[in-house]
Amino acid sequence: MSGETREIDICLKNIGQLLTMQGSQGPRRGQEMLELGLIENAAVCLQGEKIIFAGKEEELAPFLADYQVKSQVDAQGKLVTPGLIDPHTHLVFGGSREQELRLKIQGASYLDILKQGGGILRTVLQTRSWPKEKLKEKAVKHLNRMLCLGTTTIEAKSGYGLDVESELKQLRVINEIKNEQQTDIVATFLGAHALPAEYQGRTEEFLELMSEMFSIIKLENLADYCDIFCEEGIFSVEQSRAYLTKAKNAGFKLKLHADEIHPIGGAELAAELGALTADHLVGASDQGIEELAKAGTIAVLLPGTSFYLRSKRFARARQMIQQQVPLALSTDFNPGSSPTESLQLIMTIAALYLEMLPEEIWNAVTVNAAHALGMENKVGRIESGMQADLVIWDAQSYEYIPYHYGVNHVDKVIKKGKIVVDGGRLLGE
Ligand code: IZC
Ligand code: ZN
Repeated sequence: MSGETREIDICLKNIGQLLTMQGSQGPRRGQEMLELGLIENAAVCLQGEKIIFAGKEEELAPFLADYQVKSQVDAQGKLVTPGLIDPHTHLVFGGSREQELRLKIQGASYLDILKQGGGILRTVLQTRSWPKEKLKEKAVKHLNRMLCLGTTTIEAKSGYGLDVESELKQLRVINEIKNEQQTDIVATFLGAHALPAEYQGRTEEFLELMSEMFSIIKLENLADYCDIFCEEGIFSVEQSRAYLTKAKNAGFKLKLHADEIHPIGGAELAAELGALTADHLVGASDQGIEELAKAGTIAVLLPGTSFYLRSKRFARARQMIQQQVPLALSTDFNPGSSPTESLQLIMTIAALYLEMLPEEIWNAVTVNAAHALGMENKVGRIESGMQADLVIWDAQSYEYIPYHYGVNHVDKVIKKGKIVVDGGRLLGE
């Protein structure tokens, strides 16, 4: 309606730095990852859920001549960017695993803990036993924390059910949240996340069971993507290839936990299968990196995991950038290897340990992250026609966000044209 009456719902003025992220059509690689579409002394106008103006404030007056402005927001010279996009999270799970921190300090590795029935398998027991409503309430709490931290779009995986009923329960929770909450959510089926205790020694049978779920998931439209934990001692490259090929034939787009801990050829497999993303890649080989570049597969790097697993190794981001692999960054939010909702923290870790420049980091949490979810035409850039997802930061420059770490720099979050976070706090709570 407002289109006919030519009204602007929000006119955001006095922006010190506006990162529009306009520039090369993504996914951006190499030098393109330095593009920010930076405008100083800028303004943005929103109509309904969309952006209708983004430019220099001095260009605003002629534009406004045709419109009536309903509300004005003064950005007070602050930094404004697109809402952050987190393309790899394990949002829905029961319980937590704080007791593992002690084991880790005492020297146990992530895979040791899993072998002893802890790790993912511990979360599986809790996720199976929790009713749907309880899982949902907890997941919404995490989602709202992400929103307060500036994250307006995420991916969410299943993978803590590991039986038909519990995987469906998790996927349904993800989809209910998607329908009820403001945050855009892309759902991924990760039934092949670990081998449950009752299938020990019967890996092929378990993968068969999970692949039998493909048709019901498609029928109920519960997930667009399919993922597998391709890792030494979990699912091999051969098993992952067979499973993901079936998933592809069933109509899923592919993601892959690849070379997170051991270099076993996950990157090569992702490229071979034409996966949209290959995630982690800490151990990716030279050959794997080259093949990702050729295939145009997006590398989703999750340096919070190396940090939290106390690994000496981080993904070789500089080499990937040099070899023209497009990079996105993500929290990998999960109760084991990365219990944080904060992409801001990941931005700092990416700077310090992946040696990514601030410009590259901003591309990796906006434009390229949108591509990693197939949402590049809707989110990740501030320009006319895009969804109005914006963050007003309590900072003057984009370099400040990865620099000053461990705290929340969000002032306001605008999601689908509405202010949902103010002063770093969720409105309506
Ligand atoms: O719960 O530990 N790496 N999956 C693969 C995880 C970490 C999640 C977890
Ligand atoms: Zn993960």
